[in-house]
Amino acid sequence: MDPNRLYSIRMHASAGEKHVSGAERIVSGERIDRTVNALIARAVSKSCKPDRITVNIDCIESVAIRNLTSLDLVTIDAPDATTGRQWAMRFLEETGVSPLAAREAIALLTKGPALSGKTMRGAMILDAEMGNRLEPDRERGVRTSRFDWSDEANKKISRLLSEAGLTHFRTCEALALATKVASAPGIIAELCWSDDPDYTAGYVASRGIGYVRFPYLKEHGNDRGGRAFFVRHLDFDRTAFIRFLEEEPALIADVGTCGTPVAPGDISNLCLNRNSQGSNRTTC
Ligand code: WAQ
Ligand code: MG
Repeated sequence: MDPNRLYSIRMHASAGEKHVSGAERIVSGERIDRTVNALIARAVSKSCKPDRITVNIDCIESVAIRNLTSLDLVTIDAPDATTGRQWAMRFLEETGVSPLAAREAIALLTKGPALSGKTMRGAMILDAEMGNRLEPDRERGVRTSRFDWSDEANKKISRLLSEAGLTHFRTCEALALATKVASAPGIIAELCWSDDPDYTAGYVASRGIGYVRFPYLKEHGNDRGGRAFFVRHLDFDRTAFIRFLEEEPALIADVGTCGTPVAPGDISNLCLNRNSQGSNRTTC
């Protein structure tokens, strides 16, 4: 492997039909061994033991890599899932998602958005106005893939997140994923919360509002979760959107800000600040 080139490494582990673990990195040639070992260690550390682990290693053409700056992160300290979801709705509306579409996304993530009524492996695509679903496969959804932090950016964001008390690997990974999604052609916003019953946090994200995280978007013990990508239906090119998310490599080489938590009572200040910095929406 060429030490001067970048490689996309993707790991997927399963037990029978069941998805057990998945993760991916973008690294230079000399770090492939180490990275593959770490990804396999992660797969076998799960309580559900995989019977199949696949690792794909693809060389990336350097001209094709997109460099991104991670979204600015802010935590809204809403004390429970009911309040968290109310504020998540308000922030979605701030980005241009209709109340109808926001409600529909929350209802779908609450019940399990796959056709079978379970959690999906990937995300739903929703029309930001009417809330109807646009992804081709409603069981699997669309997967965001081929993204990572550069070494430098990884060090910086790890420091910023740990200073803010956000040390869980999920936050760092979700921030990277949301950063790539926020650059997709036709995207308006994303809504996410985990399907892990022990992990209650979630977020609303867009290039304009950044990564707005909520400690609770569901109750502890609930195993339903997922992602909704809201898109502008008019002139939406689904093929280009999915190609961007699944195939085009993106490296996060610069790091946005990581703000101190905001109490729900202080949110109007937050929005006013944003509005004075260029947004012309004043809904929040
Ligand atoms: N692309 C699209 N959708 C995905 C992907 C992906 N690569 N990975 C997961 N999903 C969908 C899928 O439906 C999962 O069920 C759902 O998202 C949740 O995935 O502290 O950990 O890996 O700021 O459980 C958000 C808050 C945590 C983090 C998200 O997601 C924080 C999380 P999980
Ligand atoms: Mg999960």
